[in-house]
Amino acid sequence: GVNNNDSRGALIVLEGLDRCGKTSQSSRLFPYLEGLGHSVELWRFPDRSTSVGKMISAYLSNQSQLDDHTIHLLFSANRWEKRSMMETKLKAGTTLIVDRYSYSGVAFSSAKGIDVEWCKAPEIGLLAPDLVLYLDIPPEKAAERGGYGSERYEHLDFQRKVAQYYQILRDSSWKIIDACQSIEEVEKQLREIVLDHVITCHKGKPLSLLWS
Ligand code: NYM
Repeated sequence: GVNNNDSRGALIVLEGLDRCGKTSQSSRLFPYLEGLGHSVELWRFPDRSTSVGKMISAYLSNQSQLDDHTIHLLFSANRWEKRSMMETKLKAGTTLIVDRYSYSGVAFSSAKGIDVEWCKAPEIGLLAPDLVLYLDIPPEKAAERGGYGSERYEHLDFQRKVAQYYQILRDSSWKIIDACQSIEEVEKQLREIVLDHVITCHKGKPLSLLWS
């Protein structure tokens, strides 16, 4: 690999509305970075493999009903249960490409009418991403792509609200990528930005915590 002994991996998060192309793009970034000799893993939230993740999955597929605050805290708990593994991997030099993170947590729950600050509170102390890539697509365009499944939240009206809360959450450090471009064009832009950040983290940029 290209790592020095003391260099850490980068925490790279992809965010965006349902059907924005996050999942395809994360799976394309993975072999790219690996091919350059980096240690890299592909993660996603919710992580449906844990027991908390199974509760989340049942909720999303309408097999269970939960109070809005309760499901919010479960999504957060699902990140907390992976936190120490995340830190271990990053410190060992592995870059993590993460499909959705705390911003999804806050945007989707706030879109239901829960106070933004309340939504952010349980995320405090999780590792802050080194890079947030926002795949920007108008909700109407995402809906046209089809493939909205039957899961909760996969409706145009709701996605419009989620988009508004992503707007509130974004800051100047986010990289906004026009997700209406071709898959190849989006991929090309992501590669450049990501590689740049992986190298910065190898050079010893310290890890920080949410919300910072
Ligand atoms: N979602 C995802 C939340 O509501 N809160 C969260 O914290 C996270 C990580 O779950 N519509 C929502 C967004 C998605 C849904 O995600 C499932 P995916 O990427 O479709 O598996």
